Amino acid sequence: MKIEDIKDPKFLKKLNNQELEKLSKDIRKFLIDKVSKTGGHLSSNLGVVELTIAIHKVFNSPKDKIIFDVSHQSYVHKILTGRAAQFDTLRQKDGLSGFQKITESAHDSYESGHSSTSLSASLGLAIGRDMNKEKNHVIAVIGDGSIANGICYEALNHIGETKTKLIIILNDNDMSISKNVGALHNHLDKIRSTKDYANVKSRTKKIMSKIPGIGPVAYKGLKNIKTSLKKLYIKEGFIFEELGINYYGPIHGHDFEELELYLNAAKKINGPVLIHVITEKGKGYKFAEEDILGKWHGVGPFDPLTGIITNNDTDKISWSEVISDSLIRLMNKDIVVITPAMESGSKLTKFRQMFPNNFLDVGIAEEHALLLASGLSLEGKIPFVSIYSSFLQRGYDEILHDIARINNHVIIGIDRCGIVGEDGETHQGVFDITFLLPIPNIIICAPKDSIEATNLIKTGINTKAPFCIRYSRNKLNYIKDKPVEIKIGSWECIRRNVNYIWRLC
Ligand SMILES: Cc1ncc(C[n+]2csc(CCOP(=O)(O)OP(=O)(O)O)c2C)c(N)n1
Repeated sequence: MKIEDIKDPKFLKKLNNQELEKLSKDIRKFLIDKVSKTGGHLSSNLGVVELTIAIHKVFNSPKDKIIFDVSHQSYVHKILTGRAAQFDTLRQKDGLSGFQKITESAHDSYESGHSSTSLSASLGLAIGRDMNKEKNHVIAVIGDGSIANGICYEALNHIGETKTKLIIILNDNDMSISKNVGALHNHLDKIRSTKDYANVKSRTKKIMSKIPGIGPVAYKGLKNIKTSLKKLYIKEGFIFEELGINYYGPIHGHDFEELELYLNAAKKINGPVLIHVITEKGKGYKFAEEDILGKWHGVGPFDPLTGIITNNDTDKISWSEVISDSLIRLMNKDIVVITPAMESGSKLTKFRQMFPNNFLDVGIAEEHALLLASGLSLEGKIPFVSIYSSFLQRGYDEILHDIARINNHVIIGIDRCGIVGEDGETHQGVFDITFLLPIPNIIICAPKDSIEATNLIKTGINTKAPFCIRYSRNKLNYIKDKPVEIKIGSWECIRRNVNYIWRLC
């Protein structure tokens, strides 16, 4: 079957495991081919091929609602819901969005682009469903990076109490964009490496085959199934169970038999259930499989054979690189660089390698990153929070209430300001000036070139106030000069637009 001919996911119901495996191979080939031309989120999508196919085989979209967190990993979902023929336009103007998009398909029940929204949104869809006396399933697919964000704790706290029927699939690939961090990650790591995991498959099959409607043998009841499955998998005190959410896992995310068994079982549980699925990010493309720095997470056009990424601006470097190199040049013992899971995008790897004790990757936790900076500044440190403009929106109250109101010395490097291109409307960095301007004590500036970028970092280090430096995702020539401070409130007029001034008068 030609991938472009897929109209909707109904055909999956008739396929056996061998046919599903063949389809997975074809989809992976299709993804590598298309993304090599347009760029896009390659490795996350390669990792969820079997998982997405299994979800669409077991559930009935669009009646059942599937919400992908961030939704950068929804390409396979797009393919299975009849959008493969549009992949040549992926992430281009008026083309196929790189994320789930409500107006694009009835199968896109929600839309996002920012992380960690899926649990709260799906709970809303599930409670709304119950109020409407509907019977559909709501399924949230969330990664191990995204589930560590604060909003998810708020959602889990609520989900565990409401006992609403909701299926959460935790897609655990051990990676955020680059290697995942944090205590929850360490906890999942422990479960992942449990020695029972390797031989758990055959025992799973035996037990699952007894579930009514799934296996041939009648079983005593769901309560018994749950107890038996727990005996197989559960680690005592596991966080989700403690919160009142049924936990099953870890299961093999590239094995159709296991995926289908568990998804079918989840359907029958009358309450919230989390299935912990282990997948391999980048699966099927060796360059992406071997990647630990996140280069293949979101990638530009590349040669599929050699894995060489096309770069038209070889003599130029990104603003992020200029900023991080300036930090290295101006480094002193009190500077602490903080990133909310964007080490590679913000070009901070070299800084981390040189100054590991002055570098904090806090995971996808923008609000926490800013509050942490506020605390550090009160201890005389000079925190530099590197954050994309669009994701800074998450930290508004922390900037206003915790940093600026008390005039704390925190430097915020606002990356990806202005129009960001292919990531589209969820990622545009166009609101920061407007929302930062009313905040007291705050200084907002933007360099016009690399020399000014270094000078503004120096100024930020020496100015005891909340100090925001904006820069775009473009590239520039990196010219270095002796760093000097810039007077606050000064600017340079490069060009006067006479017509514009005339119109203003
Ligand atoms: C609020 C917010 N912060 C940061 C990002 C950038 N971002 C997109 S995907 C991603 C990693 C997600 O990791 P995970 O949930 O484990 O998914 P995976 O790609 O590994 O499948 C990050 C940090 C974002 N989209 N939204």
